[in-house]
Amino acid sequence: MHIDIISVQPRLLDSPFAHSIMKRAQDKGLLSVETHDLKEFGIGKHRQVDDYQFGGGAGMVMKCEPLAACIDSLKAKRTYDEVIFVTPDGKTYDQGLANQLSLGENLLIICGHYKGIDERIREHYITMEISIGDYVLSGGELAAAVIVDSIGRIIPGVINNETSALTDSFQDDLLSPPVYTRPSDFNGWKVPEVLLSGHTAKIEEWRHEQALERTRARRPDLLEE
Ligand code: 6GU
Repeated sequence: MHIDIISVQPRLLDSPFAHSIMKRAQDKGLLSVETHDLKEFGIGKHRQVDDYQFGGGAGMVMKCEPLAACIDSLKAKRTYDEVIFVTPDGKTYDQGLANQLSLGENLLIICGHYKGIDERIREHYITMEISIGDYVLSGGELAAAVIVDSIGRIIPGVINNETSALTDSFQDDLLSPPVYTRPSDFNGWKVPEVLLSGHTAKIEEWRHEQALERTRARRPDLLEE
C-alpha cells in the first residue's frame, strides 16, 4: 500500500512512521508513506496557501489553487482508492473503516489547518471525510498519523504474529481481555490460575468470558451493535 499525505506542516509527520511497526512495514516493502509540503505549491514568492474567508470572520481558509495543483500532480502519478480529507466534521473513524481502507492500493490524505479548506476542493476532489473523534486538533496531521498507523499495522505480513491483529480490541466488537507476563507472583499479586494451567481450551474460554465482561462493563454500546 502507498499513502501520500499533503500537509503544510510535513515535519509533524517525520516521527510517527519512522519507528517500530510502521518502520518495519516500510522496511518490508508492505507500506510506503510519502509526505508532500503544500507550500511548494503556494502562490507567489511568499508561497501563500491560505487566505481570508469570504463573508468575513476569524480564521484563514486554505486556498483552492495550491491544493488543486498538489492533488493533480499526485493523481498524474497514481490512481487513488480514496482521496481523504481529515476534518472534525467527517465520518467518525473506527476499526471497520480501517479494515476497509487497508484493502486499497493507494490512498491520498489531505491535512487541513487554520479554519479549514475551501469547500470547492471538498466538493470536487475529496471522496471521503474522516474525523478521529469528537474533539478538535490544531491540524489534521495527528489524525492522519492515527489513520496511517491503524491501516499499516493490519496489512498482512506487517505484524509477525498474524493472529495478534485479529485478536485486538474492536476487531470482533469486543474489548481485549486482561493480559499478564512474568513473574506469576508480583508483591503477592497473582496471575489468574487458569493462565498457568497450560489448558488451551480453558484459557480461550476464560479470555472470551473476560472480554465479554469487560465490554459489558466499559462499552455496552459495542454489544448492542
Ligand atoms: Cl481529522 N482534524 C482535526 N483538526 N481535528 C480533529 C480531527 C481531525 N478529528 C478529530 N478532531
